[in-house]
Order: sequence, then C-alpha cells, then structure tokens
Amino acid sequence: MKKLIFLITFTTCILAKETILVTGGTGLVGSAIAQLTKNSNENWIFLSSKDCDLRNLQQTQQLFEKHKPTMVIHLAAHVGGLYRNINEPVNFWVNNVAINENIYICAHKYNVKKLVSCLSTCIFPDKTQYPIDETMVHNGAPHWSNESYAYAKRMLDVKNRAYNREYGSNFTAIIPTNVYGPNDNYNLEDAHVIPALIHKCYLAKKNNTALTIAGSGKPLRQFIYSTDLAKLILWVLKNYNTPEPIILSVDESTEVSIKDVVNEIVEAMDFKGPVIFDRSKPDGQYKKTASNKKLRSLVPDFEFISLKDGMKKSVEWFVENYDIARK
Ligand code: NAP
Ligand code: GFB
Repeated sequence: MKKLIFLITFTTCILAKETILVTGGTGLVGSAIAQLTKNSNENWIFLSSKDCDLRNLQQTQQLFEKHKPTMVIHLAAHVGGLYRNINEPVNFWVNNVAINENIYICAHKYNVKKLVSCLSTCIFPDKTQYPIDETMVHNGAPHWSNESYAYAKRMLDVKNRAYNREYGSNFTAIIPTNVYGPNDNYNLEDAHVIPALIHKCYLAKKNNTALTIAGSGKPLRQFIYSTDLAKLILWVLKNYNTPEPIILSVDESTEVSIKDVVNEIVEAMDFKGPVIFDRSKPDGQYKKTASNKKLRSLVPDFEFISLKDGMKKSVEWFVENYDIARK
C-alpha cells in the first residue's frame, strides 16, 4: 500500500506540467478523482455538461481549443442502472456515440498524448464463461437490457486500437465493475442499485414504510468504491500505456448478491422496517464475474475498501448531503 501511495504522490509530482481534462468530472467517479487531486499542483479541469455538451462537436472543439489538454480522462457518458437502460435504449446509443466520437476527433486533433476512456463490466457478452477477462469484450452479444450502452462502449475499444495503429496514439480504456460511493446519482428510477436503494432506504426510514427491492435479490455483482477506482485511474493515467483495456475491479471472491447489498445498506442506515423483494421487476444479468488478474499482476499490493466500510461512508454522505444529492 505504501508503494502505491508513493506511486500516486510521485505520479502527481511528475504530472506537474500536464493539463488534464476530466470529462464527466462532476459525477460519481470524476468527483472521487477531484478529491484525490485537490492539493496537487498540476492543472486539473473537471467538467460537467454545463461547461460543454460533448454531444456537440463545435462545443467540444471550443473546449479543447480553450484548455489544450495534454491528457484526458474521459468519463462523461449517458449513464444509469438496469431500469434506465431498459427504458432509454435510444438515448444510451445516440448520446454515448456522439460524446465518444467528438472526444476522439478532438483528442487526435489537439495531439492529446494520453487518453483514458471508460468501458464497463456490464458490456461483456451475456453468454460467456467466467471469470470474464479483457480478451472477451467482443466475444458475443451483451445482455439485451443494456445492448445500446454496451455497443456504444465497445466502440471505444475499437477506436483505441484504430488510433494507435494509424497514428500511434496512446489511447486506452479502463473497464470498471459496478462503482458506488459519495456524490452518486440517486434518482429512484434511473440510478444504479446501491444509490437507488440508499435513497429508498432513507425514505422508508423517514416515512416508516417498507423498503422495496426490485427483483429477486439473487443476482451477483462486484462493487468497487469510487475512491479506490479513482486511485487506480490515476495509476493508469501515468503507468498503463497500451491500447488494450484493463479491468479495474475488486477480487472475484468479494462478489456479493443484491440481497447482501441490501443487508449492508439496512445496517448502515440502521433501518428496522420490513424489506420486500418485488419479483415482478426484472433482475437483469444474473452475474458478470470479472477477473482482476491483469490489474493484480501490475499493482499487486492494492488494498480495496471493504463493502461494509464503503457502504457506511456512502450512506453517511447521502444522509449528510440529502439536500444537494443528485436525485
Ligand atoms: P455519473 O455520476 O452519472 O456522471 C456522468 C458525468 O457525465 C456527469 O459529470 C455528467 O455531467 C457528464 N455528462 C453526461 N452527459 C454529458 C454531456 N452530454 N456532455 C458533457 N458531460 C456529460 O457517472 P459515473 O457513474 O461517474 O460514470 C463515469 C464513467 O464510468 C462513465 O463513462 C460510466 O459509463 C463508467 N462506469 C460507471 C459505472 C458505475 O457503476 N457508476 C460502472 C462502470 C463504468 P452532468 O452532471 O452535468 O450531467
Ligand atoms: O446497478 P444496476 O441497476 O445495474 O443493478 P446492473 C441492477 C440489479 O440490482 C438488478 C437490482 O438485479 C436489480 O433487480 N435492484 C434491486 C435494483 N433494487 C433496485 C433498484 O431500486 N434500482 C436498481 N437499479 N436496481 C448496470 C448496467 O447493470 O451495470 C449499467 O445496466 C452499468 O449500464 C452498470 O454499466 C455498471 O449492474 O444490472
């Protein structure tokens, strides 16, 4: 762990001359990176859609012209949980394809020397063997529920290899598993499972009602705390220089069921009311167990925050920041 802290500190020093643009900088992952880099002396720029609608090429070009970034961490996306993906397949395709196309056009035009984009473990083939690894991204159709998002994201991987082969660009991608932490999107319909259930549990406790969980609670997931992911992204930015993507996930052994997640949220929120599983709602993918073997071979000593500790921090943040949380 000491080695990694040294590496991040060293990385922060070496990056002193860089201008690093973080698209999606105000979101769950972007804000965790902002926390880690707030005292560093390199030039970090964290963007929201209010600074620039990245679906618009002219606005994106003006943004790159203004900041002339030397490095880009590209997080901006039309993002959401299972039910938003089921409800908005066109938005997930149109918005993400537009954003990603514009970022790559501008990153090439402005000679960005390092671009780190973002895939997801949910984009892998639905029919696959486990654990999933980085070589399997295109080995079959994704789960129907997030087909648009999955194919839009897979094209980032194609772009990275294309720009590298034709121009020698140092463009790569990370493949995070499900992320959770402070400053997430807590919208009851659109959010990912953990922020959605933190919000639901908060309301159930406040209104003295039951906590309703969508689906059976049986599906399995790996959850990485946003600060851990942010630390690994900073490592990738400086040390990982190949177009092939890298999975950033907790160990397979820490895969949990949605029911386990519910228990952690209930404990952290000190909720005493009834918990109901609404089996009329779809479960989505049963599992998407990802291997972090490649990551472990490169950063062997990394210690992940436990789900219990991460959930406590996440619930505390939400309760303390309810008024300003994205709902
Ligand atoms: P998030 O909290 O929803 O934040 C999304 C960010 O993208 C926000 O800053 C948002 O700005 C920005 N954005 C959206 N549309 C934009 C547009 N048209 N122009 C400019 N900016 C736009 O997302 P997140 O959870 O941090 O996800 C970050 C990245 O990680 C995404 O690429 C996502 O696919 C990936 N990822 C997330 C998870 C997860 O479980 N959360 C798992 C795997 C991969 P506004 O706030 O102004 O809208
Ligand atoms: O995070 P989530 O929405 O998406 O988790 P995925 C869905 C799982 O949580 C399903 C259960 O098994 C749901 O039945 N669940 C229970 C709930 N209650 C709720 C709730 O109130 N809200 C939500 N959202 N789920 C996502 C992809 O898949 O993985 C995204 O759709 C993204 O594109 C993300 O990549 C990382 O984990 O199933």
